[in-house]
Amino acid sequence: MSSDHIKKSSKTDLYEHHDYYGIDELLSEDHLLARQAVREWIKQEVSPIIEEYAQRSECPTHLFKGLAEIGAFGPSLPTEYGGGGMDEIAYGIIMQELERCDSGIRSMASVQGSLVMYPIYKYGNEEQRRKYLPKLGSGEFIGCFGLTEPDHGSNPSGMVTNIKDDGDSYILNGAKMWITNSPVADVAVVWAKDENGKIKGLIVEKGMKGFTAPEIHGKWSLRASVTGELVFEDVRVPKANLLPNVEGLKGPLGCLSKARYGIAWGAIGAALDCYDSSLRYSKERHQFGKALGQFQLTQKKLAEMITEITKAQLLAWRLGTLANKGQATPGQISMAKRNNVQMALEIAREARQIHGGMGITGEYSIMRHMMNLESVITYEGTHDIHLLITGMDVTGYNAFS
Ligand code: TGC
Ligand code: FAD
Repeated sequence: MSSDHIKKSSKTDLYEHHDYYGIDELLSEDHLLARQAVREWIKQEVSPIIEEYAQRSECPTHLFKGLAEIGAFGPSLPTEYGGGGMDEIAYGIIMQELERCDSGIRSMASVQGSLVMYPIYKYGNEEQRRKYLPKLGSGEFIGCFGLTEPDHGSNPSGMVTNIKDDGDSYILNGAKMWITNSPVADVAVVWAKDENGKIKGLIVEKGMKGFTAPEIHGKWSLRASVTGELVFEDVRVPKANLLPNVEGLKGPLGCLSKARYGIAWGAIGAALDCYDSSLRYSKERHQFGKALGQFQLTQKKLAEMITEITKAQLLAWRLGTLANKGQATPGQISMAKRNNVQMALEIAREARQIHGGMGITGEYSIMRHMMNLESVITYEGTHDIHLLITGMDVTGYNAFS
């Protein structure tokens, strides 16, 4: 294999469209246009640089503005509040195209749109919506979402971050852990307990005294996405920053339903990229005088990949049609997130095998996808937590505690 071939693979986005079951026929003109716009932007602006950013473990924060321009922040939120005014399937398709490039790029959009803009839109008052949403929608502000704590991950209801009433303000104390975008965020939607133990949402702004957001270093996964903590030491947060229209864990879980839905679509993108690269490699690479794709064992891998991708696409599409009618349940969303992320991770592992030694290098996107998916299978609820959510839904028994 020539070094020219290696270089071409790394810098040029060679992705070709795969639609084995003609699922595009189920999509509208608007969906296809949205996909095309994102795909072109990814090919031009992101694919050529993503590997270098991931290798350096640096977040390409300059892409926030571009993500805003292609409508990746809150695609299904109303346009008057900085969203895209599209439907849930368009939102899913956009996430799929972003994650086809890198899960960290999709994370930037998921957090901004579903975990920051959505709660301000859904649970905020009109003043809060007008103040924050246009700036978040245009990428002028970067947001983050603080639910997980050092000692409370899968069980967020145990959180200890708290607010105390102090006249016109609340005094916020506690810490959040594993927060995507926190070190670069201008605003954080933070979930904390009040003096009665009720979970409330607050908009905390960068620069508030006692608020810091140190970066978490040393990740082998999502290296092109920045992750950090949120630390609150007697932070005075004006009462005007409390999200007035929700109380209890259903607040953050409602946002998570939106974001998990996006991941169910997004993960298919990572799987498609691994499949696409494997298919091409299986035709280009020869051993024993034959192309790899001529061996039955390689065909088995490729045939199983496209089968699983197709099943995941149908699951996501059906979930999207339910979501458009407001009928997608948390149990259904958990099923799709869990299935599709596991599917993508297994495909990344098989793709790595097909690429042989080349599969471990940054010349191909495979290993980056595989490592990213190790986070995707954990965040927004772990693989096993989603199994238990679906299990509770079908049996009626709560197996969490
Ligand atoms: P439970 O008693 O079941 O529920 C509490 C209340 O919430 C309601 N509810 C929901 N509401 C809206 N949407 C959902 N999906 C909901 N699921 C439940 C529920 O009806 C109840 O309402 P009410 O009115 O009766 O109070 O709560 P539980 O404490 O037993 O916990 C349930 C459990 C384990 C499923 C939940 O806590 C959970 O999902 N744990 C996983 C934690 C998680 O997903 N964390 C994600 C953090 S954010 C993140 O990872 C971002 S990554 C971003 C990126 O980079 O992309
Ligand atoms: P734990 O809850 O400690 O779980 C450890 C293991 O125990 C898991 O396998 C889990 O499935 C299992 N387990 C736990 N409870 C049970 C049970 N009842 N039955 C069976 N098994 C169980 N959080 C945010 O709030 N905002 C963010 O922006 C954010 N971004 C993230 C970015 C990255 C890169 C990562 C890695 C995480 C991020 N998270 C974020 C946190 C993420 O949501 C949590 O890591 C996740 O919810 C799991 O929590 P934990 O890591 O504390 O694991």
